[in-house]
Amino acid sequence: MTTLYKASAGLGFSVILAASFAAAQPTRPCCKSPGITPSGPQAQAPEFKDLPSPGQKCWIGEVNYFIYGFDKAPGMGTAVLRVSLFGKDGKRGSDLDITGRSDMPSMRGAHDSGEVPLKLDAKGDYILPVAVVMPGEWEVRLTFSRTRIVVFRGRLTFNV
Ligand SMILES: [Cu+2]
Repeated sequence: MTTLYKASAGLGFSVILAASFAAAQPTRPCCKSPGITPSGPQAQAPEFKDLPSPGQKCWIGEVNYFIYGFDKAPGMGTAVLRVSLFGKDGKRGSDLDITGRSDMPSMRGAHDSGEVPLKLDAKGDYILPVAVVMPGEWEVRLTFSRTRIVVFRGRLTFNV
């Protein structure tokens, strides 16, 4: 009986403590939470690292690397970008989410594809079809994330 009384009294105390603690915290918008990349007009433009050439290892920190390439030399029409993800041990990985955004840097916004998620194919490669509608320099910005937290941003360019 005594034990039960203490337990319930303790519980009551911690509920009050939790309530006063919550009240003391200033209310913050959810996007200011640590680790979450802000989005919307107040967000700073994120930096995209220039990637090495197709076929080269691109390291994401020290844990993963990826290799990208096109199925064939990009021309007018749909260019298929292929990204192969690996762990540092060289084993294939598929535990990151990748989005791609294509455009022409010389006329930014004119052909903006928006953020498009890359899809895993049967081989375990991430695939992004890029609609090339004009000759000139094209850019693809790749964003890699793990459980919605961005871990890497890189950009590649190619000429048509
Ligand atoms: Cu154009």
